[in-house]
Amino acid sequence: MRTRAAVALEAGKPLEVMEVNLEGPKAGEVMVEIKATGICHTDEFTLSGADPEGLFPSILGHEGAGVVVEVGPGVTSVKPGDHVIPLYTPECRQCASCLSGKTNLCTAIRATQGQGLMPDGTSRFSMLDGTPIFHYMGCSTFSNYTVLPEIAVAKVREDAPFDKICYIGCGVTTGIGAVINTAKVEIGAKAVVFGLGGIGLNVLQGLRLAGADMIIGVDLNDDKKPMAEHFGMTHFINPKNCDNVVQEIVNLTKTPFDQIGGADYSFDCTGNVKVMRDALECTHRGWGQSIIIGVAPAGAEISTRPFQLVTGRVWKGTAFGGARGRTDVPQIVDWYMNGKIEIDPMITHTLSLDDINKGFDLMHAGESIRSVVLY
Ligand code: NAD
Ligand code: AHE
Ligand code: ZN
Repeated sequence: MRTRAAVALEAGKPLEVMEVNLEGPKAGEVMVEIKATGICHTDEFTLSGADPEGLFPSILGHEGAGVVVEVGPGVTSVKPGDHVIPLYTPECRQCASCLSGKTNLCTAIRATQGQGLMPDGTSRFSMLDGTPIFHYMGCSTFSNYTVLPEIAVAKVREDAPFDKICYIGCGVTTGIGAVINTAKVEIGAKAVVFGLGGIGLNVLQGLRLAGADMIIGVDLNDDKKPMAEHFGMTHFINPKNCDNVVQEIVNLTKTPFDQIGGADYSFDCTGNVKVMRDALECTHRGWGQSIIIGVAPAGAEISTRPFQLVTGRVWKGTAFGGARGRTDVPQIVDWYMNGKIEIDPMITHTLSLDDINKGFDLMHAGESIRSVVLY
């Protein structure tokens, strides 16, 4: 069949909206009509050419929601008509990683996913002249119809609005999950969030859910402050107005009883390796944990004095907030539908597929939190 898609033809160039060919689902695969997709900073990262795994031409997008329209042979867990959220972190429940109980990083199809291919080593997408187009993060939600492995879709309730729950496909789950699953933040904690964009705001609401007392937000853009306060930030620091962010945080977190100071937890939601260092070093001697969420460009490396770790600080990373997609995503959709978490205010712009490049422009200008494309 043919479908409309925004194709990344070359790094650093705007996406081109066009008709492409899409083959039907093979064994163990499903075809999904994408109803809405968010634009995450990671899509921009890959389009920019900074992603070592970036491939062109490809169909980007990994934050979608839609309806199953066709299933391939052997598919048992979903059927046409089911509402689903695509999962860039699948959950096969059979591989060594899934069975370990120690990680959400299912390894069943990671190798082919990183090569922009389906598990059988081929692509379902091609240009009208037959040139193959790569899949992206196993999702390719910047296409109106896409094909995914069965293990890479989470079935969700049918009364949940696609234009909001698409965000659970990445940003919401990543931010909240980093707090709940990765850091396991406890009531009364003091935490710092670096970068108050689409991920950072969800870390904030995760911290509020977990019962953190002091929630410090750090961002270069003052305009991010009101929304961050809405999501639970108690203190704001703009590094442009402060000589030493680490010292500022240490001072803020000191008490008469604890003159050492430092955050219990910090989260990098910028992808900047200098910020990652500050995020580690502002945590408390002896027990501070810093969680890296941001994705850094090819070749970037983190550094600190080993003494920071010798004295008890811990660096951790998280992908998809440590969430097991097929198990946890339906529950997060319930949290949204029951009012436990908020999504609507973060969706600052809705666009048509034809206008998808405006979503990237808004992100570059720091004017959006999430732009969502409606098909
Ligand atoms: P975003 O563009 O919406 O937000 C980034 C924010 O960081 C902006 O508010 C920006 O002003 C701020 N910022 C940039 N440089 C800064 C600095 N030096 N100091 C303080 N603030 C700074 O992006 P997003 O969608 O929230 O994504 C954030 C990062 O998380 C990206 O690197 C993205 O690739 C990554 N990400 C990782 C995962 C994961 O599973 N680990 C999932 C989603 C996104
Ligand atoms: N391809 C990049 C890494 C990109 C990356 O870290 N992706 C995150 C999700 S970001 C979502 O917005 C992730 O899930 N990583 C785990 C994985 O298996 O990809 C690179 O540096 O090569
Ligand atoms: Zn993302």
